[in-house]
Amino acid sequence: MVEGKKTETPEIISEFKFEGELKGCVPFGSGHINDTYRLTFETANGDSGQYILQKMNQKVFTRPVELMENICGITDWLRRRIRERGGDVRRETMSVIPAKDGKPYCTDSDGEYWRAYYYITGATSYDTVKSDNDFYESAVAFGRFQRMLADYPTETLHETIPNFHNTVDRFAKFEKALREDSCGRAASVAPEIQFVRQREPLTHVLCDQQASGELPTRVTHNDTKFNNILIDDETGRAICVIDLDTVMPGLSVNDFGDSIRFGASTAAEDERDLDKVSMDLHLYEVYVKGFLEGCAGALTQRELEMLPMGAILMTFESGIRFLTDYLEGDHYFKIHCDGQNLDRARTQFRLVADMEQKLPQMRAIVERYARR
Ligand code: ADP
Ligand code: GN1
Ligand code: MG
Repeated sequence: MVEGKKTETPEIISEFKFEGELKGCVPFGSGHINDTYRLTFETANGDSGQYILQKMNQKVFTRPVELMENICGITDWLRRRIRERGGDVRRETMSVIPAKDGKPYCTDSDGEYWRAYYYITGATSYDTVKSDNDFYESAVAFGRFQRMLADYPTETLHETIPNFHNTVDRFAKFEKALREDSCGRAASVAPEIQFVRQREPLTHVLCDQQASGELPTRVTHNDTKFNNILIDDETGRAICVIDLDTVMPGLSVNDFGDSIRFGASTAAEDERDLDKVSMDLHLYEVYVKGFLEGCAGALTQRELEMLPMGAILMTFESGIRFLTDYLEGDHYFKIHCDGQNLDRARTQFRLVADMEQKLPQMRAIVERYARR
């Protein structure tokens, strides 16, 4: 989690039902998609209150009203579940702060959509895995998240990004970007292009099994990066799953896989020294243990078998997406320096190659924990 310098205060703040007087507004977090701020307010009796304010990325989420319908539905559902088991509803799920007109979002004079949440205090989202316990905790929380949403009325969910984890479609979009080569960058990434094309058959593996029903479609998070979990500063427990923009029908193995891609890597997502990049089998094992506990027996035999494939596929797909964005001029993922999306693509491909080597061990680990 990164806290930025004080910034120009968004005019939209006055449109939300915040309590007290605004004392601070800072850019917050390290997400690649939305613009996030942390706001501090002081009430008349001297208490301070904090909120998260986000400008939703409309290039990525083209239907923000539907998106907020999903988020309100999911957070209401989770709140009921948390209350039933005597949990803390203010800390264990996000709470949307309505705008003064009662809607769960506001639009500004530029037509941008904004939303606000209570800031969850005493907890942190980390960009790197610093301890086995934190990673284990995140695994339990993402597994449990899926379980809590297992009987959510799927038909009420909007697809916020169509084909989000359709790897076959991601490959087609990559080929299109390559054909168009709008920035003249294709010639400089020949080895990466070759890497992707050699593995085209891989893109079908999970999509085919989803289409045939061999892998069940569930309500999944779809963006299970380690920094989309808040870890309690005192207890070290993962208390809240955040970043619910992509909660949609999907595959459990992809939720597992995206966490491995990001959290079990020995290096940052944009590391330039590729010799530092590999998939840490110990962290992988830690995550398997936690995820299976969190899912509590809900995964089918085929899902268990396909967990390692989920890790490879989510990493491969992310690499394809970063490379596509690089070819198209970096319009999707935020970048902080030139070539960052290419750096990101390269780490993903290095991880894929490493996981291909480690596949037998990855399978053996799942088998061991699945038997317990
Ligand atoms: P993005 O889609 O851009 O990744 P996120 O929704 O993940 O945006 O938010 C960015 C960051 O803001 C998170 O990584 C986390 O640090 C922080 N954050 C978001 N919501 C909350 C919240 N309700 N309480 C505390 N921190 C939050
Ligand atoms: C984005 O929003 P954030 O930073 O948690 C992206 C994910 C990618 C990830 C790569 C909506 O996640 O799909 O895996 O970057 N989110 C969206 O780091 O595209
Ligand atoms: Mg995020």
